[in-house]
Amino acid sequence: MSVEGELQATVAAMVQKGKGILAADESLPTITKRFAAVSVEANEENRRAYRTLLLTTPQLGEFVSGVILFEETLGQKAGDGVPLPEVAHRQGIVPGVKVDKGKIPLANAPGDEVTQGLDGLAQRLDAYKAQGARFAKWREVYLISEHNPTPLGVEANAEMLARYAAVCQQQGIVPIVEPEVLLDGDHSLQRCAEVTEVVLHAVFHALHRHHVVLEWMLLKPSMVVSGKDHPHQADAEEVARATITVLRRTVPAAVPSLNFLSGGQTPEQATANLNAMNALFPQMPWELSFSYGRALQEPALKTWRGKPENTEAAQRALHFRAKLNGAARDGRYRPEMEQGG
Ligand code: 5MM
Repeated sequence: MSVEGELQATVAAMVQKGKGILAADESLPTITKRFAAVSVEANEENRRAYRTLLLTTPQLGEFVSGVILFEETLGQKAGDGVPLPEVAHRQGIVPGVKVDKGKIPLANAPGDEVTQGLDGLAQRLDAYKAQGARFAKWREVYLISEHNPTPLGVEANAEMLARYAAVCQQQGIVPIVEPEVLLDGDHSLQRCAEVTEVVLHAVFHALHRHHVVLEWMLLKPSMVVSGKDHPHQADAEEVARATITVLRRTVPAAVPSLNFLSGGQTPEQATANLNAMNALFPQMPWELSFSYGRALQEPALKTWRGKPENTEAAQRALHFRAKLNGAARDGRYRPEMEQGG
């Protein structure tokens, strides 16, 4: 198949009505933190067991069309010897991989960071593809403060995302472009909206400069929300209206799907916010979906707690959360549905 044909087929498999993406790509420090919260040691066997649990959840493919894996998971096998990317594939879930190598401070832009990992990326993508990955993900992070993100930070991060996306498409891998504006801080909803607009404007300008084909990428944006420590916490309708206003101003209609990150929202908030967007704005040019990590996994992880006898209950918790987010994909979620788990 041609590279163009591959990209088109992968996008078609990832973007489906009623479905979204499971982010299970926590790096070693992050999974160690998540496991510590439920008193599980983050050794390789526990990571394998937990990610096997996620991927073997019965009927997960009803509501999940793609899964973002950590590099290590691509090479791991389920208990029956089936490689984990193949386990996902058999569920009708496209396996992908996080390819960035984490953040470092950005020189001469105090408070801003930039993500590493471009060196040798084309060769790494070839190897991941041989292991079954069909898409990739790269995250840039923007902290909001009085002085951040700086204009330099906005430009440097946009440039990284665009260079990454261009290399992915060249290798026949669909890029998920993830600019995350953090919810940490005491800023208002309005300030988050202003920053997100500047960030996305720069990202799409850079994608254009690097000739990235918008039809063959997905955007993983953060929602426009109140800073975690702001006295007024915007409700789902306010979040939906502010987020869609910014996205309409910045994201071209050619992008097939916007799959939000949850970024520290509770599972219920993340579902309600996505639902409000789809309920209030059913006629958007792009699909409005999810690519949640914590907001999908948290109930399952808390149920599992490293105990094999909790596996089935944890899988039911994951399936239930995925189902609720599947309903939020077309504005059908109601808070009462939370009781059905
Ligand atoms: C923002 O994090 C992404 C989405 O997860 P949430 O819905 O929990 O916010 C997620 O894909 C993230 O990139 C991974 O968890 C990996 O993060 P690290 O920092 O370990 O690379």
